[in-house]
Amino acid sequence: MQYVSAGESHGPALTAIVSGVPAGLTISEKNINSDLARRQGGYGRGGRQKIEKDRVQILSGVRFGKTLGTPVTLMIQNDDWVNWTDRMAVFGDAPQDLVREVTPRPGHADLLGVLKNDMDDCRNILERSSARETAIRVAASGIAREFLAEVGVGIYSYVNCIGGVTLDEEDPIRDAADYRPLAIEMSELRCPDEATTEAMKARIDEARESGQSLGGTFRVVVNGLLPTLGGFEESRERLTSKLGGAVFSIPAIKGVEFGIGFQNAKVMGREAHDEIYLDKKKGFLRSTNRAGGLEGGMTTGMPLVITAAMKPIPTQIDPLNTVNIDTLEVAKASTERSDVCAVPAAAVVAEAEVAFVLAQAYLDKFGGDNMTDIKANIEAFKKRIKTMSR
Ligand code: EPS
Repeated sequence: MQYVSAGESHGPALTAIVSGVPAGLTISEKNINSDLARRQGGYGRGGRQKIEKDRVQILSGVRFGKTLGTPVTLMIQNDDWVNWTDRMAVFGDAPQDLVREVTPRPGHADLLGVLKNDMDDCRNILERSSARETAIRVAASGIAREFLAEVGVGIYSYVNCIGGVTLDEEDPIRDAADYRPLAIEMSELRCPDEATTEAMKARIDEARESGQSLGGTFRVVVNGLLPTLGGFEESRERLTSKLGGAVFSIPAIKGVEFGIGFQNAKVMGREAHDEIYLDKKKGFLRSTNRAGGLEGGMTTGMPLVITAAMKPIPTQIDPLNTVNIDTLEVAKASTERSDVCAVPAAAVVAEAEVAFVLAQAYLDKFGGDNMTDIKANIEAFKKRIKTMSR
């Protein structure tokens, strides 16, 4: 299963075509729209989210709520498009009064994009490098989430730090897998603790007042995974690298950690690994989950726990210095309506990225044209794993 997406931030729409989807998978528009709404939320979002009400339209590949095994086309309309029809016109000349954007923002793709593509207007770059594009990732990955739900896998995420205000967790990797998703969604910052949420909001207010933006960290948690997804035989089959690559593909992500991650570098072996034991009913388990659900590039069957760090958004009301690409003189970077903090949104996008990689891993291992065959393959595997201890 894979997808290609297209669409500019202020163009008519974002689209994606997902191919390799098994037949007979139930798809709920409501579930996808609920994920799209979660991505739009969060204290610290900017004016654009008041304009957009993201809703998916499915244009192919689904009949009476079930996939046909044919490519699934998804579309999200950009409601802001009506305000950009002249500046983003597909054909015709640029408007006489068009102001080219010539002051690239430090931290954004603006400068390297214009150099790469031989352009003289940063808008030609930022329209696609804008995080608006992540909306269609969430929609396309909605297909993967439906698949995972049907094979017993659940995904959620939560924010554990905004601009240095950190959620107090006694044993982060153990605690991560125990949160109730509802408690997370109740928080305006998708953080499962009320007092921490309030402190984070105050930090965002501080950043807004000083004309700056703010980053943070979040965790993605996956429960219900079968062991041995991924592989050790070929370097590219390692799920650690696929998942890491997927999370790093999200704009502004600067660090990704599995389980205790960087802490591993500070402790001795006994404090780094997880002892194996055999549970008569559940099979091989680990007494701890420091590895965060992956060993040797494969799932262990324990909860997958990934932590990611997001940098502050490059667009700032009080901008940094840059160079004007027309005059080549020192200038202030362009400022425009933007988000102060989008960490809770990035966490939802990361859920989507992780879901897609995991659905691919299931299909690689248990692949079949349709859900009946896939489920039969899964059952046969579960039986073999259980009987292994005989
Ligand atoms: C973004 C700038 C803002 C964000 C946008 C990402 O958009 P605008 O320039 O239209 O105000 O709101 O994110 C979204 C639109 C979205 O849906 O997430 C940027 O420059 O990356």
